Amino acid sequence: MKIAIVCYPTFGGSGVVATELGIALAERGHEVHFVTYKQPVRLGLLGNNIHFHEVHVPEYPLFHYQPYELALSSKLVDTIRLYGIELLHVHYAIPHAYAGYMAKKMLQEEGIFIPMITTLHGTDITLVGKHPFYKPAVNFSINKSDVVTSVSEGLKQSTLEIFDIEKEIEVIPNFIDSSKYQPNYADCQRSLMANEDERIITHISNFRKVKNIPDVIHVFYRVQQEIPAKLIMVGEGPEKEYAEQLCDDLDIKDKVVFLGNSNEIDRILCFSDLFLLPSKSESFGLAALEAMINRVPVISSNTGGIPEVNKDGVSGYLADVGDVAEMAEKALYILSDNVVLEQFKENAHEVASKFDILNILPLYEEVYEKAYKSRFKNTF
Ligand code: GMT
Repeated sequence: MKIAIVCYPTFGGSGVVATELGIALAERGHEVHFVTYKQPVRLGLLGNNIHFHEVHVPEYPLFHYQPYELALSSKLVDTIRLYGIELLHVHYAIPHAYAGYMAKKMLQEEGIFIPMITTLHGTDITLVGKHPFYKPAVNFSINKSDVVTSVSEGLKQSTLEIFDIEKEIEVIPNFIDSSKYQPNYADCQRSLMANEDERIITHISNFRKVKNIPDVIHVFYRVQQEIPAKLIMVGEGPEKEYAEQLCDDLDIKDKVVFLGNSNEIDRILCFSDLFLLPSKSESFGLAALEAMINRVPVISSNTGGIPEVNKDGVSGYLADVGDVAEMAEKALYILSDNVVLEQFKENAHEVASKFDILNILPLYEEVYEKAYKSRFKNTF
C-alpha cells in the first residue's frame, strides 16, 4: 500500500511513534511517504520504500502567523496526486487532521478518494485540543476521519468525555521494536556517569509543565538523602531552566546531570536503575515503555494511560499525581536491595515485551484495510 504519514518531526512521542511505524511499514513492503516540515529525528536513511516531502511555509510579512495548515494540505494534495498515495495517516489531531481533511476534500473534487486515519496521541486532546479556541475544529476533524485510533484506553475515554465524538475509536497502544533492544552491557560506560555505589535515576521528556518536572527533582531529593544516587535529566523544554534552579536551591547540583536532547536514549537507559515519570497527565508514556524494554523499572503517576503500561508492583510503582513522598518511598524500596532491583528490571522488560511491534503493527494494518475499504462509501 502507498501510505502518506503526517507527524511532528521532533523528539515528542507522537513523532517517534509515527516514524517508527513508517519504518516498520516500509520494512513490510509498504511505500511510505512522510510529509512534514523537517525530516523526522528518528528517521535515518531514506530509500528502501521511505520518502520524505518537506512542507515549506514561505514567510510573508503581512501575516502575523504563517499558515502551516494551508501549506500542509497543499503539499498533501500534490504528494498524493504525484505518487498515487492510497491512504493518509495523520498523527496528532492538531492541525494534522484538519489539514488532512482539507486535502481529502480538494482531491475529492478531482475524483480522487483518499481515506484518512487519525491517531490521537494525548495533548492534542487533553491539553491543547480541548481549549475553546481549537475545540470545534478538533471535534470536526476527528469526526471527519475515516478511522480514529487512540494510543490507550485512558485517552479514548478522555476523548469521549471531552468531545462529541460520533466515530468509533480504536485503541492501538504505543509499541517498541524489542529486537533493537538487546542488552549490551559491555558498551554501557556506566562509570562515566556515577560511582559504583551510586544508583542512577533517569528522566526523559520535553520538559513541559505537563511532565511535572519539579516532582522529578523532589523525588530524587528524597532518595539521595537515603542512598547514594545520581539523576540524569534528558531533554529540552520550557521547564528546564527552572529545574536547574531548583537543583541549585536544594543543593544537589553536583548529583544531577542535564544532558539535553539525545539520540542515544538506549545508551543512557542501559546504565539507568530507575525511571521517573510523575506527569500530571499522560496518555501512554512511550518514554516509560522505552525505559522498561531496557530493563529499567518505572515510578510514575497513575494518570491517563500510564497504568496500562507500568504495572503497579510489577514493572515499578504508581502513585497519585503530586505524591512525591509515596514515589520516593517506592523508589527507595526498589533501589535499596540488589535482589529486588534485579527482579523489577526483569519484570519491566517482560511487561514491555508485550508491546512489541510484531504484536501492534498488524493492528494498524487492519485499520488501514478497513479505511481503504471505506473509500467507496465516501464516493458520493
Ligand atoms: O508528551 C510528550 O512527550 C509528547 C507527546 C507528543 O504528542 O509528541 O506525547 C504524547 O504522545 C505519545 C505517543 O503516543 C505518548 O506516549 C505520550 O504519553 C503523550 N503525551 C502526553 O499525553 C502528555
